[in-house]
Amino acid sequence: MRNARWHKAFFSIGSNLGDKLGHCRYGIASLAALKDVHLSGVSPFYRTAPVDYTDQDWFINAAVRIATALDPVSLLRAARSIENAAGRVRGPIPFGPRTLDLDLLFFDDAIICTPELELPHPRLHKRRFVLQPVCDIEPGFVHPLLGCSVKALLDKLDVGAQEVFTLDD
Ligand code: PH2
Ligand code: MG
Ligand code: MG
Repeated sequence: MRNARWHKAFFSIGSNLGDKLGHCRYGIASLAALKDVHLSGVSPFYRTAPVDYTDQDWFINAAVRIATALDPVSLLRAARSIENAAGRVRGPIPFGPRTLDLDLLFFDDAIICTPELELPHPRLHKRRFVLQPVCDIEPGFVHPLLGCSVKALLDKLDVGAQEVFTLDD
C-alpha cells in the first residue's frame, strides 16, 4: 500500500445474548483480522447493567483501539458484517438485546453527521460502559466535539449510576 494514511479509531464492544464473552472475543478477533486494521489497545471485559432499555439482560462490554488505513464508512460497514456473522438480528427494540454490537466511537478527530454514520458516537459521553474501557486504553484521548478528555467525561458521570464491574468482581 502506498501513501495510505493511518488513522486512530476506537470501538465499543458489547453483547447480552448467548455466549456474551465469546461473542465479544469473536468481535475483537474479527476486527483485528481485517485488512488494513491493527489492534493497538484492548480493555478488560466488564459486566454492565443495561442502560436506555433496561428490561434486558446485563451486558459484557469492552473497548478496543485500532490503527487503520480504512475510511470511516468502510470501517463501519466491515464492523456491521462482523456483527451479522455473529448472528446479530436487528429486532424491533432500538436498544434491545444483541449477540454482538460493535460501535465506532471515534475516528481521529473526525466529526461526521450523516444518516449512516455519526462521529463521535452521539451517546458515548453519557455511558460508563463505554467511557470506562476507553479510559483503560487512553484516558487522555480528547473528544473532538466536547473538547475534553474521556477521563474528564467519565469523572462527570453521576457516582453510583450505571453499574460496571470487572469480570472478576
Ligand atoms: N448497548 C445498548 C443499550 N444498552 N447497556 C449496556 N450496559 N451495554 C451496552 O452495550 C448497551 C446497553 C445499545 O447498543
Ligand atoms: Mg450500541
Ligand atoms: Mg451499534
